[in-house]
Amino acid sequence: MTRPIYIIGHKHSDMDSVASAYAYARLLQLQGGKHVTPARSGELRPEVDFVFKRFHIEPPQVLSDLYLQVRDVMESNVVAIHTSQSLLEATQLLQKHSYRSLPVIDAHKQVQGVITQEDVAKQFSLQLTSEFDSFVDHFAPLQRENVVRVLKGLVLLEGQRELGQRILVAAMESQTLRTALEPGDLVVTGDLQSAQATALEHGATALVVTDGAAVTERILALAREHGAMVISTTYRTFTAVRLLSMSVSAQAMMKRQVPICHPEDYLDDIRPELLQHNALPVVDSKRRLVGYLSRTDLLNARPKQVYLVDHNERSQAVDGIEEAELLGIIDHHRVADISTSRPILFRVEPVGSTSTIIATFYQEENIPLPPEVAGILLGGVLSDTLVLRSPTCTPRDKRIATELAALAGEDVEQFGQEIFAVATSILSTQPAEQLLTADFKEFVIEASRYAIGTVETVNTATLERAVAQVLGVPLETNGHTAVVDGLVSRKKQLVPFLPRIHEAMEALPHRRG
Ligand SMILES: [Mn+2]
Repeated sequence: MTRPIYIIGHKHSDMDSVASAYAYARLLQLQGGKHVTPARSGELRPEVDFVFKRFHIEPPQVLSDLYLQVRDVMESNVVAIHTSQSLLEATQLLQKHSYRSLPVIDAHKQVQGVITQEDVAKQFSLQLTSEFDSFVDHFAPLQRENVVRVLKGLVLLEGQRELGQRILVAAMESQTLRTALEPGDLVVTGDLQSAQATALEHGATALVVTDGAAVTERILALAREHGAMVISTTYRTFTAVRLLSMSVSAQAMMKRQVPICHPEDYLDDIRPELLQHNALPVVDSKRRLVGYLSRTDLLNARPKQVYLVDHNERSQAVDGIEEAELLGIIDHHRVADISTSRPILFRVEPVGSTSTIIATFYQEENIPLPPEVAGILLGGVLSDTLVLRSPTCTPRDKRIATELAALAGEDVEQFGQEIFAVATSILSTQPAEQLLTADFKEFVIEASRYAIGTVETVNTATLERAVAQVLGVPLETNGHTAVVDGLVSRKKQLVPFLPRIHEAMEALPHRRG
């Protein structure tokens, strides 16, 4: 099974993160990469939605974490058997694929049960120790379709009556046969006409003639008169009887109370159940079969593969990053704490946006940027550089933005203003906490954790109100707010002060309660 590769930005992905993830995924796909999926973390921000809609592209789906899920390791090309198919077919499938079990599905693909090798073996040992071993007593009504199929039979005459449960071999004198017969019996004979006639006259519902023997007109007429079915098979009697006992439907044989799991279940959560059972059918919300998960799949499970874009710190990455296989990092932030056991693609440049670096990749690889990808990347550059005005914006960002705008057919300034109009329009309607944590990054200074949330707004009053509400402190009256002109970069303008703030706080007498 090919493992999917995810490209994802930081938690609560912003425009640059989502744009970079999308455009890098497209680049890998254009280079022949299969199973490359761009993803985002957190809610779809209005400006991201706006930019993707403008270029008629579905925004990347949410990937809430990188822990292994059932869908990552399950077998999706599931071999299953239908409820009405025969036990013979189930056994053949089990053998052919060396499976220990098979899911049983109905006409709607819904899982009805599971057939295991143990079930089959158990059923046969029961049959052999049965007290009725002079005949072969059956355990479920015989099914016309399955009887014909397992015998590879030629139906010489359709019957008028339902098949019963018993199979009787007419290997005795007519008098004995008469006593042994019960109405509804399926009778297996060779070419002995007297036995065939006795069976039909005394209630046989179906006659199976073995060894390809000819059936006379007289017998067929008798069968028609009694509404009995006549099947001819080239199998010998011994084999025919064995096959008939395997004609019982999967439904009659399967285990009905089987645990199931879903593609989105975490592997760790279903591990105990899987170890108890050999395999679990994987079903969708309508209980339709979408995969099969076996213990072997669990042993072969390999971590999710991921590229991080627009961040490189553990605390900013989606949950489960420690379990994932990191393939690369493309970023424009300071290099922090992620270490790997193997070499990875590592591209960190001091430019205004990750989108700038991704656009550069296309140029380096000589792959023409599709106009819609250029538009998405332009959204990323303009969003991160405050329309090319932030102190983090470099001449390269400006040059790339101009090139992207030309490709996408956009005007840099106008498009930028539209993005920010959308981005700030919802500030007043958002709950305070959501507002402050939407773009929240953690920093660790000597084991103390700090987080800085950023909000782009043209209205500081909204923000002051939100901060006061979240912290429960009336900021205005205590003079706890500070207005710093031209503050646009968390990393460049605020984070360098954190150690000094930390020191100052450490020096304070500790007040508790
Ligand atoms: Mn960025």
